[in-house]
Amino acid sequence: MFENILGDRQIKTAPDDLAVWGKDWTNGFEVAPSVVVFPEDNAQVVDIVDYAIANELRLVPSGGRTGLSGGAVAGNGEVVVSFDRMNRILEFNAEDRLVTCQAGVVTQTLQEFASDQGLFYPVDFASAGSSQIGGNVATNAGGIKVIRYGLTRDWIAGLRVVDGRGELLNCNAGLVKNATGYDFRHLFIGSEGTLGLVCEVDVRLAPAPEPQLVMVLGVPRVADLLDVLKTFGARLTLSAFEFFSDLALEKVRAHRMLPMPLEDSQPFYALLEFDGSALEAGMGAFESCVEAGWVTDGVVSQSEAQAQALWQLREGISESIAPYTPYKNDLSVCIREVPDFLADVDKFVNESYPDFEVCWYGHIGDGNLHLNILRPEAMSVEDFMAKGHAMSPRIFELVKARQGSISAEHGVGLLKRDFLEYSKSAAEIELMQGLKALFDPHQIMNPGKLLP
Ligand code: 2HG
Ligand code: ZN
Repeated sequence: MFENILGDRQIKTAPDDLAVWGKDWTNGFEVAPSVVVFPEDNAQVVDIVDYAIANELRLVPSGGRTGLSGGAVAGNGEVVVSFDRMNRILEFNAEDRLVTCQAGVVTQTLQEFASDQGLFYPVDFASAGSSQIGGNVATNAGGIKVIRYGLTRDWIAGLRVVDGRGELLNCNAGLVKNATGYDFRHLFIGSEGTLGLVCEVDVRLAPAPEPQLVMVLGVPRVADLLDVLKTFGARLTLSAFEFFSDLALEKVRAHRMLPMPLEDSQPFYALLEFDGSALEAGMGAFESCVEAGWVTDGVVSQSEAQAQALWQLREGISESIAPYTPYKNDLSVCIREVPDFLADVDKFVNESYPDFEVCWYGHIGDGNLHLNILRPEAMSVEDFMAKGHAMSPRIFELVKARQGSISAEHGVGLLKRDFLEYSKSAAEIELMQGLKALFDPHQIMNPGKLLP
């Protein structure tokens, strides 16, 4: 067994441990791994993969376990490979602005390391305090700053990955320019652990931004959110443009005991972040939006503490609605399509399920909407999940009609696997299966995830 390649502290089989490391934040799937192993370096990852090939074991990679699509759920006797013990920052190079992390480095640790160097790691989201860089790579994590800084993919300059044959691949190693054909780095980013195990990541850091201001605006109509986005975007560089509905605000305020940001409630709110030096431009944009009738009221942060308090209104929503075991969706369409798409989905849910409450929020500035439908208190979790499952094809038809994505940033995992065809053609899925067979000929890498 693994005792021959790992020390005692690197193997867990107690039922409580299997229950913790065998799942992520997704609910509703069976959790039944056989063992959890904790490699400490790349060579041990290779040994684990070799051992799995020889003994026909299947591997489920596990990072910070904050996933919402079941990508890190082990439900079928698999071996969970946790990167918790590969959590060191290995190297920093100021000339290249490059930091090399083991896959288990927590996102926030990387952000703090960057800031200690006078630099910036711009990928950020509510679970940054627990999520790990390897998991971020596996799902190409997005979050709240995508509108200005892009996704995880945009900051990954190199990867060391062990593929399903047990080969340690060194993909790109930090080069800015490299025109030697297929860039495997980008294939592993977003592959949800189905092609190999990410062991080390070279991350490019950005120059530190100036202090940021946060503005929260009351917006009565969804369609006007895009006018607000355009008006601000024409006058300054936005670092974030998020939105949430009044129901979302109500839930997060109750959960975190936060004050009302504006005097009156509105159907929707926009949260904007931009450079402090753009305050005047921001105020001008705000006035134009009020004059046009798109915005009723607004508040702008007067201190770093207030900026953080305003961000809580958005970042705390997911946690605040968790007790309702919501039916969750993470959808995207082109930015111009957002208002009509949102109206389509609202209409469908209101007509077909008049008792359900729809809680909208998300990264509207990049076209990513989080659709959470709350379970009515009287309904059992099982009944509600069955209703959600029946609802999915109808919602995904609406996504497909606009050439959108059924998973904007959380990944496909187990949750969306059977619906992949709504965002990928048969020809594309066939190519994906071909790649899977090439990189993972023994079918041991996160089996059952992503691909139908
Ligand atoms: C967010 O943007 C996260 O808050 C979670 O991606 C979204 O809970 C969700 O649906
Ligand atoms: Zn999100």
